Amino acid sequence: MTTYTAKAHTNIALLKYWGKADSQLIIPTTTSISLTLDEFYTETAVNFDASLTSDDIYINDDQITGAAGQKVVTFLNLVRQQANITDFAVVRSNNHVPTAAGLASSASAFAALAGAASAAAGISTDLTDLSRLARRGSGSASRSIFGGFVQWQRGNDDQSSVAEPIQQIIDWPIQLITVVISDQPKKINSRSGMQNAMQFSPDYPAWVKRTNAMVQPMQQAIQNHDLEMLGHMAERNALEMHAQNMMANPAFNYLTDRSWTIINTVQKLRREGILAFSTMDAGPNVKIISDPKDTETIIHALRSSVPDIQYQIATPGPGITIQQGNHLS
Ligand code: 2P0
Repeated sequence: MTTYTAKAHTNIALLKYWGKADSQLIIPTTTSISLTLDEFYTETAVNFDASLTSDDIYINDDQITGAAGQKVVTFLNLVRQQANITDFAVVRSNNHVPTAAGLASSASAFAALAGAASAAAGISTDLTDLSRLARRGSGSASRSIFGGFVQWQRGNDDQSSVAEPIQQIIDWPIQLITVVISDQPKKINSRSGMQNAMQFSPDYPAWVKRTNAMVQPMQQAIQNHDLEMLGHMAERNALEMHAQNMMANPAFNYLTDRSWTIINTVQKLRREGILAFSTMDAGPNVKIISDPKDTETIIHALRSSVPDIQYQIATPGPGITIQQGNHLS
């Protein structure tokens, strides 16, 4: 069969997904809102081949086996089932999400895999169908199908739990400064972290309510190009997500002393009139939502707090693209 290559960018949640109402289908407890990033992406080429005796999976030229390989095989089984085919596949994936950027690659990885595998298997590449499929690989991947600001509607079944664009062309100044605290793999992966928080934090049901209540105001902030309103809500929602982890029993925590130094510096900058806001995911790295015009002031303040700071700047990025042939760069 024919090879297809897909390119998908990673995304950062401004309103978080942190818990599953259905862990089999990956239906979330909250509707989440994200920004797709231009600088970090995954390219994946897939070819189903009747002569293969198993799936062959390569990430950055290394053959992948074990649990990570199994996650991809399980995903390919879903595609085979939908396409009504039995051929195994060769999957080659190049990640342009440097570990050192402190960003997760599962969102862009499963979005690209969904795109390339669907095209190669001859099933629908309609973007809503791809979002629904990508979700089954990793929840946040459902959002990486689209560019710009994206909303993953939590829905209540496989059909209704899909992402949709809120604003694809971002013609107003917003960026993310990703501050690297650690490039080590996280100690508690997102899947078990969110499960623990959901099961053991007594505040969890209230967090879900507060997050879902922020969806409409966050959409409004995006429509109004209101960085201040968007940033305040994003920082609040991220801190409250981390509070769930600290309220779990036993409590756990992704944030380190350095994370808090950065968060405090960002809050101090705000008191000085700079629009900068922090968001943190399932790890210690801090992403600072800001206006590009303030980059120098923000970096200067961060360097005063943490002299050897490392950072990368990310701007809004596009949705998935799919091409026939092998176009891995
Ligand atoms: C998010 N995160 O909304 C949240 C915020 C991390 C913190 O989505 O279990 O890799 O594969 O669906 O998508 C990371 O979790 O989890 C994540 P699974 P995923 O971006």
